[in-house]
Amino acid sequence: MRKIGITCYPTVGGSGIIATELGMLLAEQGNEIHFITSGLPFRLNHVYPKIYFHEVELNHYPVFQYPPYDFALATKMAEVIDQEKLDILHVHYAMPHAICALLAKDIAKHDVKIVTTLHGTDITVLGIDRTFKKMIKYGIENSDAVTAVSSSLVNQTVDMLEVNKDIDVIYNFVNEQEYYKKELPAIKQQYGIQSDEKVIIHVSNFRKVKRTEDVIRTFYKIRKKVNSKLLLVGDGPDYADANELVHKLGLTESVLFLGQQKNISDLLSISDLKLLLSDKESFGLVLLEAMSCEVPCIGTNIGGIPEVIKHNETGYIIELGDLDNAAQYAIQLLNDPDLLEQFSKNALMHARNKFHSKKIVEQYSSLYDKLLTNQK
Ligand code: GMT
Repeated sequence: MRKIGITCYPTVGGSGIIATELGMLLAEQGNEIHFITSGLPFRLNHVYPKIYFHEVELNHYPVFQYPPYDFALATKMAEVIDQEKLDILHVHYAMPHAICALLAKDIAKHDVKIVTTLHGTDITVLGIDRTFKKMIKYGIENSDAVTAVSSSLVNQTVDMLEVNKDIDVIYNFVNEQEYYKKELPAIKQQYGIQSDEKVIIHVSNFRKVKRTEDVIRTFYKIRKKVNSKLLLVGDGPDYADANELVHKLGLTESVLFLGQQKNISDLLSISDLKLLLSDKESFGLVLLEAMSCEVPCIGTNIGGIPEVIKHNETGYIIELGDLDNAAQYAIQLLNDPDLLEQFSKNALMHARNKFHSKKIVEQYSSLYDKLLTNQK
């Protein structure tokens, strides 16, 4: 039994989901898990006897223009390391979590190993502000072990930061108890979708990098050849623009804006195809969620996406912005029931083989073991 601290951003987002699911699975194996976060991770919605939550409290002193989250976090981490005698502190995101963890390790009396998992945005943030470069590099190089969610992210990290550190690739996973195809014809009906209509789905936080406009324009082309509806799930800065474009293209009857939804696997269960046409994506957890629900995917040749979608087997990879090709592939797949069935089966098999939660949690567990037995 190990005592493991986990820090992540607890709000909606792939990294928070992975950190929380990992904590829950490690707890099921008998480990004691201590979440050190600014809020209760949103997936922690039951009582879990081996899981504890330590809230990072932010005090608003008038002297600080911004409440110092980083220092509050480091202080709480150091407190929990000492009180609970943590073996491992596993942080998700180098920026600022790895740096906070290193500071906490310095402050604490009890020895702890720091594991940092890179999710992508900690590296892409460099594109916005180069002044963070040295700090992120420091966080990575001084962690006891570093993992990244795709090989592409490892390469990007090494290229951009010139880090001198081994980074292990440990892919993302989904909770298979939640992500599987369910028979839910009533949901289709409730949304006013005819039984013979195909359903295309896009799930994201509607940030610029997700290129929701490309998704809508691709659907516009698909709609001409396939009787279909597009489900747009999520919310974010580009939501209003997406709405405007849908009106402009005359698609209001065919595009359903569902906003943020909790039961994504139910929506995936009524879907036939998923589109993710981002210009940055270190992994694309939503693709794996889709494939687990037997939904083939079309994604861009960007970041970790080609490590998740098997081109011509579980979906298709297209070049960024090549909407004609995306639409052509979609039309070919949606108009051929045998091909669609084959791709759906392939998607499930690929998700279960390459990314099974048991396999991934095992990889994290053996990384912890190596660190604790000083072999790393
Ligand atoms: O994509 C986002 O905007 C959110 C961000 C997050 O914190 O969840 O996603 C990143 O981490 C996910 C989990 O590892 C990956 O599946 C996403 O691809 C990655 N996003 C980007 O690289 C843009």
